[in-house]
Amino acid sequence: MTYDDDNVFAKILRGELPCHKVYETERVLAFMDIMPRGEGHVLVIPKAKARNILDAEPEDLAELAKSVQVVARAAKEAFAADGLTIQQFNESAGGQVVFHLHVHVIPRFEGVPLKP
Ligand code: DGP
Repeated sequence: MTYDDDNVFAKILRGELPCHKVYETERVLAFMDIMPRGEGHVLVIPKAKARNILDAEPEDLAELAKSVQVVARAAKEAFAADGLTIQQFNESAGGQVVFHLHVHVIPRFEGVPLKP
């Protein structure tokens, strides 16, 4: 499948849409999810054009994984969470809605379910 330059995360990366940025490297951007499934829900994305994990370059995946760990540690600390849910969806059948590779980092609290 091809990369759609009009997806919302591409627009965020180009500065055409605002975001609440929480972390950034040369290759990666992390920002708050606009429809959080829990308190402190962050999205971590590569800056490179990758539709999902299937067509990402290894260097971007490596940086993404490292950044997910940095963001996960920070979110757990900042929100005093008991745990974390980390999710990543690929294609519509896999639950993907925005077609730019992203990883969900969601702080979790004992007894508190994720919002649908
Ligand atoms: P999914 O593709 O199913 O992994 O989910 C996409 C996520 O992106 C969903 O949790 C909502 C979030 N989202 C959609 N549009 C925007 C936006 O414009 N800004 C931000 N910050 N998040 C968005």
